[in-house]
Amino acid sequence: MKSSIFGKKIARLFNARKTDDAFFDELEEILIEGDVGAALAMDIIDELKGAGRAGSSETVRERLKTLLGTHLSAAEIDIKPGRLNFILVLGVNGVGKTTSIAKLARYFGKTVGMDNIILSAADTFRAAAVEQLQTHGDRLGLKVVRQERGSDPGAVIYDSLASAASRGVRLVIADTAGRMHNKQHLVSELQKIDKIAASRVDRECYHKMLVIDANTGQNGLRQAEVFHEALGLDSVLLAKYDSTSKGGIVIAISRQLSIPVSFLGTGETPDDIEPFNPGEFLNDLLGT
Ligand SMILES: Nc1nc2c(ncn2[C@@H]2O[C@H](COP(=O)(O)OP(=O)(O)O)[C@@H](O)[C@H]2O)c(=O)[nH]1
Ligand SMILES: [Mg+2]
Repeated sequence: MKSSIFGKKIARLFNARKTDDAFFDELEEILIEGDVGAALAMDIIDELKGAGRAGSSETVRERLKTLLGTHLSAAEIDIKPGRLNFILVLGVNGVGKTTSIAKLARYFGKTVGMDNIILSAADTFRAAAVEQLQTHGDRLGLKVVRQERGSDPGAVIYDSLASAASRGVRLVIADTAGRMHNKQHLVSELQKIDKIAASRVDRECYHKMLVIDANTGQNGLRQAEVFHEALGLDSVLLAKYDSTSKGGIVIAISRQLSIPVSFLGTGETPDDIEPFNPGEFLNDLLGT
């Protein structure tokens, strides 16, 4: 994996300085810039200082990696054979949901086969969203279940799951609308979808995935709180990881809400997806 700009800054700091006060001040700044959050950055600096500033920068870097690592875990999604599996993709507008769905289909299609996947166009709010999903579906050779614009997203999900069940399809991946400006409406719409899904899919085959844009900063934590409170999230997919110097937001989310990370989105094509690997991610973040 590439070394992030963030990683390069950290690497430069660790190479250039003794571990004095100025070093820790700068490290704290870099951590905050990298989106791990001010509270966590402060805690980490305190712990690192407490462990003794006599340590070499290498020791401090290892310790930093361990501290950040305690807040990170990977979610592995295994598609259960012979059963109906469902991934509900959530997130506010523009974070990368629809693009990520194409990626997830490509990724899981390698093991279950593309003809075992249905896409569900439950972002019915914008006509463009349905068309965008249809375009991905056409390119990837996937069936897309859709209704006309403005129809009830719960009904689209219901149709998709019913169609999958009757055809013996193993995986349904659903798009949703994410109109954050009307939070109460969003939450009740999602809870309705959740209820329909839960009545048709076993809990261990049902995965609720929040897409976060790596560029959104601490606002991503707020988004995760809203969706987690409404539905109980199973994982976060960090999109647009290729276009940012950051990524620490997933550490903030894991720390606050204990939600593991499933994937990184690393570009705009369906192939640009990587299962999340905490060790690699931290090496990248810390420029090691
Ligand atoms: N560079 C980059 N762009 C992405 C990634 N994921 C999505 N995008 C772009 O982000 C924009 C919004 O994506 P879209 O899937 O429509 O977001 P949605 O509104 O949440 O469904 C599009 O221009 C995508 O091509 C990613 O991992 N990397
Ligand atoms: Mg979309």
